[in-house]
Amino acid sequence: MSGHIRKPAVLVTGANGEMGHGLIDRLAGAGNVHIIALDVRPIDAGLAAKSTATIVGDILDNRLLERLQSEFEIHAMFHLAALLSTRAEFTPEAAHRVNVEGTLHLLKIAIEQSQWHGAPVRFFFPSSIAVYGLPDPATKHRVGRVREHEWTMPITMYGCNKLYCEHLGRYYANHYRQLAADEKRGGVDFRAIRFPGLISAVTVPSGGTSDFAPEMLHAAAQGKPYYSFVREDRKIPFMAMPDAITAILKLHDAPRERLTKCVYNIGSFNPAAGEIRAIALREFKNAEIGYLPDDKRQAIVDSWPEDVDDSAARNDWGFMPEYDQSRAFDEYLIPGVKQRYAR
Ligand code: AKB
Repeated sequence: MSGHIRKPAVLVTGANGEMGHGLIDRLAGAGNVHIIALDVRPIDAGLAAKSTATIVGDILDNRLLERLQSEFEIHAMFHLAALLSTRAEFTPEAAHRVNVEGTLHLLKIAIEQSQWHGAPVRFFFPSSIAVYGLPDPATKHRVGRVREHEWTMPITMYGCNKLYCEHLGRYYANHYRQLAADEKRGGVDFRAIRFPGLISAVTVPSGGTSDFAPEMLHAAAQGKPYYSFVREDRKIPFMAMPDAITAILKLHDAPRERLTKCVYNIGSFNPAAGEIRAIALREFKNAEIGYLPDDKRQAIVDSWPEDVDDSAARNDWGFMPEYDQSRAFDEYLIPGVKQRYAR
């Protein structure tokens, strides 16, 4: 642990992940934000340079959490640390510990921090389309866009974890210690977004089921053959990473009285795997992209919705993606991966 501040600070867990990179870049760019970057892996030098303090440790480590409590004054948390859907299926109990118990630990720190400084701690939680569970591809196609209260029957440990943590956050925000006699101070202002698959031009994902899309694009840009484990006609919602980061900050900054929910869908475009392949082949002439469907991972993709209804996010806090499908590829992803792998 390096750095020590009692000034109002923002904690970012999972700082070294894809979303963490984008968020810390944006927070640092806004200026006058004291960022505490926490990750179980070493923090990239570029992120450390933008952070007031860096912590390499496990959110399940009580000693680390006690030091967080004693050494920092935290007014906002972006709790991004998680084991994603595919990796969680190989170690479901470990995923539960990290994804659920880790989140519980952070919510408790948030409550204790708020009782110290008297203001609510704004807690951002990244949920996922993995909380949905459509029974079969025909139903998935018939249903089309799902709303937040529909089809929440996840079939992965990760999806179960994310759905339960949404309820945990709602409990901490609205019902924590509801029978206690003492007057409650501060509290947790819990806000969550159910992200679609995210595609970044500057980082490569790990451990997700939606990773087939960014993996395909990054492989094509490097001239490496890629075989999609998802069938060409199968669709799930996706979003360019910059829109995801903008949405996080927009929801975080929204006045509480504008919000009718704690948890919101957001969407942008929903290509079939074959559409992403066609774009990659168009842009990278030597690309070799085929299909080696993995029935078990395909079943996870088939349980996720074809699209989401994000009208509540648009109405409550002005969500509006900048990148539709063509702009995402033409103006962000293709130029970005070409630059990343330019020889
Ligand atoms: C995953 O594939 O597990 C994540 C997600 C869709 O939440 N990218």
